[in-house]
Amino acid sequence: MKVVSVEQFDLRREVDYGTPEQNETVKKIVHDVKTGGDAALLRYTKELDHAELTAGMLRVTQAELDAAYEQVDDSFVQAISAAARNIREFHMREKRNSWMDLQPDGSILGQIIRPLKRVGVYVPGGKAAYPSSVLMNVIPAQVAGVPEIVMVTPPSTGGEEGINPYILVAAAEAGVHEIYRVGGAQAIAALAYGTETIAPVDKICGPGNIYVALAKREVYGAVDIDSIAGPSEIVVLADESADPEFVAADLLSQAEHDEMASAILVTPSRKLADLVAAEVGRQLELLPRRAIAAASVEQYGAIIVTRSLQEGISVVNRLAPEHLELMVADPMAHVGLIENAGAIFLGAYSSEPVGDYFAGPNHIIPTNGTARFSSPVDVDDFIKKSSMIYYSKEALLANGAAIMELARGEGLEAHARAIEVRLKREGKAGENH
Ligand code: HSO
Ligand code: ZN
Repeated sequence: MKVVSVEQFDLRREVDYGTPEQNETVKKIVHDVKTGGDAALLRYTKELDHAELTAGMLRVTQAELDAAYEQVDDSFVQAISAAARNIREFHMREKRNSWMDLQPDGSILGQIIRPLKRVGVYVPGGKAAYPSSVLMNVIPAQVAGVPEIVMVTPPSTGGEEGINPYILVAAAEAGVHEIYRVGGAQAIAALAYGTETIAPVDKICGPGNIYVALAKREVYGAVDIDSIAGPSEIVVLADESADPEFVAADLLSQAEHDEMASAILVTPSRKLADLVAAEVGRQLELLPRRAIAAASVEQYGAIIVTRSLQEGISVVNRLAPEHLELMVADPMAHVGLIENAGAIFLGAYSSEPVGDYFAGPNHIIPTNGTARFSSPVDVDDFIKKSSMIYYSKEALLANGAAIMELARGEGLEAHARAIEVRLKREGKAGENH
């Protein structure tokens, strides 16, 4: 792992907007499914996912869900249901209530909070099919009160039409209502516009490959989408009190996600830097996914040696990492100085996987420096608000003149008269005119 100074380092990575060909392909798929419905969806499923389905086979049945429970260990079911409970409890704390405020003049103002009606969660196949991410997308929607939560996932994993049983169990534990075996841009189009079999949703979330990401961008506006996630990132800010074996293990835990994942140690201790560099080398060799983790460490990993812990904190704030581990002697004393980080893990025992799987906070967190201005997925992502305005007669009489003034200032006479007609009725119009 390379050891660099602050001046030698810059994390910002290019966002992948796809090649022109990929963009064209996605536009065509989305258009075809929008206009062709199930027939187009099934045609693309055959062509791209090599699964020959009929419309009647799209929806995953209760019998398949029951079979999935048979295929996974009881200990997995217990672990995921414990995780689901923690995640649900954490997200319950985020819930907002509608509110109303009665003013002295009798007017009432407020916000009405409602859940979205129907949400679609995309779950990729292949190496990034994470049951934990199913929980992290579905549970906040469920806590928000979304009555229809739909999951789509490509049919190609674990047999011709089969779906990874761990994903199915996670979906059932999280409380998904409908599951369809479709993937790729065609699944996104089906969710956005609906087909004969799949009713359209209000919002689509969940990670996917470049085609899925481009399709989400393509349908945005017709539906809402989540932000497009970049590769995972971890920054460990550690002083000489940190255990190098722990630090190295945590860095590698995120490096193994993806060749493009980034694992960075920031430390004022040259001694710790050298110990962690050696330890990463040693532990890396022992990992099943060492090829991925090694590529990540090689390209996007670094140990940044700072002149002080203070400087380390300012580096962290500049990186605005998705995950930050504060492995310093007194983490509580420093947490207030962290301005930009999606999730902050404090102390030697709060290893990132605690949050990835179990503690309760969401693991879908802004990447690529966007923690500067955005937040982890939460219940707010699945609600909408309506403003509520009730003006009493007294309130309108007291404020009508000001409203008309503003309307006439904009040259909008009909606006002014909508107020004036009411003031006149009360014999109060024209005082200012
Ligand atoms: N660290 C990933 C989440 C995850 N980890 C899923 C394991 N499974 C998000 O950045
Ligand atoms: Zn992870």
